[in-house]
Amino acid sequence: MKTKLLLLATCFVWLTTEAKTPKSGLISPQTAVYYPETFDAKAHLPSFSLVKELPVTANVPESRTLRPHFSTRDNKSCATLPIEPGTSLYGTGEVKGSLLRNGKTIKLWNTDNYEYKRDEGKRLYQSHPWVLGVRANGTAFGVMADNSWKQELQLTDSMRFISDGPAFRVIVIEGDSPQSVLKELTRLIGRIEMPPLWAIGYQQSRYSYEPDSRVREVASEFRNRKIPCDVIWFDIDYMDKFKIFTFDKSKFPDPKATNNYLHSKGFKGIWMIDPGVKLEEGYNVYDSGTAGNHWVKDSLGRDYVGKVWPGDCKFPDFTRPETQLWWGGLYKDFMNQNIDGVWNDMNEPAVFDGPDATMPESNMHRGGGDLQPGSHLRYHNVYGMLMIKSSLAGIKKVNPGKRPFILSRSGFLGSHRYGATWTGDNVASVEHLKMSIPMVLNLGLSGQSFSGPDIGGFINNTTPELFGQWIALGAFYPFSRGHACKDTNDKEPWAFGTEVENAARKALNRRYRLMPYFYTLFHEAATTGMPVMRPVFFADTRDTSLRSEDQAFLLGENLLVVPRWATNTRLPKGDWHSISVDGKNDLSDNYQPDVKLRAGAVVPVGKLIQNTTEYKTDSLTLYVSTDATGKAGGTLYEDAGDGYGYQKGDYAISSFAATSTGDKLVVNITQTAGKRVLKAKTFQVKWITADGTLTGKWVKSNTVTLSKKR
Ligand code: MIG
Repeated sequence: MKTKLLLLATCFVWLTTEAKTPKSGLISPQTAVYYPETFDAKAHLPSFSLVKELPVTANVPESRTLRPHFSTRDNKSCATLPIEPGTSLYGTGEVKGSLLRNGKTIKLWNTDNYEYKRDEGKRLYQSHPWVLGVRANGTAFGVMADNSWKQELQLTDSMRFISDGPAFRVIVIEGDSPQSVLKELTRLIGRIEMPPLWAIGYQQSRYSYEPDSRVREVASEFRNRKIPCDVIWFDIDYMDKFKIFTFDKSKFPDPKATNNYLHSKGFKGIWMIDPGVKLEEGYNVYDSGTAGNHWVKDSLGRDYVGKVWPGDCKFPDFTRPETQLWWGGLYKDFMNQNIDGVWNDMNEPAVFDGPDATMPESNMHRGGGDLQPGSHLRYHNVYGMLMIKSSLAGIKKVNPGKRPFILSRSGFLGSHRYGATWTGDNVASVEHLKMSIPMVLNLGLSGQSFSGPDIGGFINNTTPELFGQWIALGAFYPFSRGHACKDTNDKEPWAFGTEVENAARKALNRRYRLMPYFYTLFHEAATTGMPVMRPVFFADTRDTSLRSEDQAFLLGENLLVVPRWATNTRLPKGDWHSISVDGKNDLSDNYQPDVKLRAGAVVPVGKLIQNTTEYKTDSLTLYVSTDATGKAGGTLYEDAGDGYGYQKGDYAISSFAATSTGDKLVVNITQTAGKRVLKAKTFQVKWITADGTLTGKWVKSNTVTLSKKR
């Protein structure tokens, strides 16, 4: 204890006394931090990415050769690290293009990037100064520039962070596998919060479902057509003249009643809130924001005014603790309309008439608490992150017993702690359909496990063929939501004719049947940082032939998803048998991806439901594929699906252990963790082998035996 205190004290001195800034040190056995000579803590700390400042506990051993070289060039601060030959690079957050990042340049400057066209898509809505490297031998490392300032990341001849801000520190993680690096990264930057179960269901959005009667119609269609769905989304047109926290009384006369209607049909409602506040005296949000002096200032200290949807707007300065509180407080009346979740859009922030589609870099944020005052150049990339952090705190105050759900367009390394994300304004094209996979994968490799693109593509009309392919794939994204831009064709699952509607139903049936597995994966993401959707090379980190596979992907460790359109895929060695989770043949149409079960795995599959209010784990089918030694294992996480009881032990983890001897398969089911009292369950076992599938009877027991009949 004494040593700990001493170390903390030493660290404090190091950080605050410039002269004594350490050049490097270990903050854990895996992780080293490197400081440039001229490091100014006030210009960078507290870190936005790290959950907390960690004391240096030892010197960096000589054996660690991957170290940054700091330099200054043309007034910019650089950190350069070598790329050893044969190293595969990943991460870098929300980026366009392939999974493998070698050779890429990424601009870390959050940008409203319609069609991903601006700057050739080198920058999108989020910034993650983070690279995950996997060496030829399967060992791995991670490099983080702990820097929110505008910067560029080059992964060309070497790894180079080039920042417009002052010299920044660099954190380097070493690990014996990419998984171990990711675990350490998420130990440092935090993990996603366990979402409410309903947020893992399919969600339907459009810009915009209006008026109220159209919302009800869409919701009813899902139920009438027996297509599973959990959430209907409300885009900006529900607002009165785009004024946030207001409702257009002619289109949505009683938002509470609208939400209640959705609830009565097993849906949740998610409503949009943007950061820009309409400059209009008499409008309560504007008036209280002005009274509290909450607005971002221009370089001369005047309230900055920029145009967004409502016309002239002012923007909350989320670096101020007072502003965070005020903003959070705005959610009280809003959430009390029985709103379930919140969509924070335009928070790069996007400004229609601002330079480079945002506010001037010289705008001023006043900070407060631990945060120093600083320019927009410093705080731009964390504007959205601070916004959703403030939203989250406010929402939690209104509904302390419920798990919140926020979807944010903008983000920064670490913002996954506050909400989920989607990949912004994509296009209804095959290119964007395919690209969505590496995008979600690299977000997962950057700490954000809960993401997905607009299924069907946001911009332009979607053809039936494209929609069929996209919804069939989209059933496997961590965040699974269909969305469509104004003036595009209807993109609900039934809008493309019977064949595609059937494919959409099949796809979503598969997702809902796999809900026990999905929910378990979210628990894993929340506790270990392992993404829900993972790159194929995770199955065998030494097999370098898998390193650029980004058509197929893994769901957790046990399922491999191969899209129907995928060609020349590189799949992991070993037995991976195709499974059908919804009826006899999941592949009866031309859309559904092939889902393969790892030899050695047990995956729990539930009954078909239309939404998660019907979710039960009382009867499960266990899909079992034994490995060469005749063994297979798996787990199931269960809790109340909402609320925080799980943090006090009201959860259960069950483990499935299967052993085959000759023609016999025995599966033992035991509760291995949690205080939740489980009712006896009924199990059915499907034993997937090279010769086909063997299905056992439903039994109510913790041991299930199945014999091959001869
Ligand atoms: O300037 O709210 O990316 O999903 O439908 C467009 C309308 C503003 C951008 C989001 C999109 C949303 C749209 N928004």
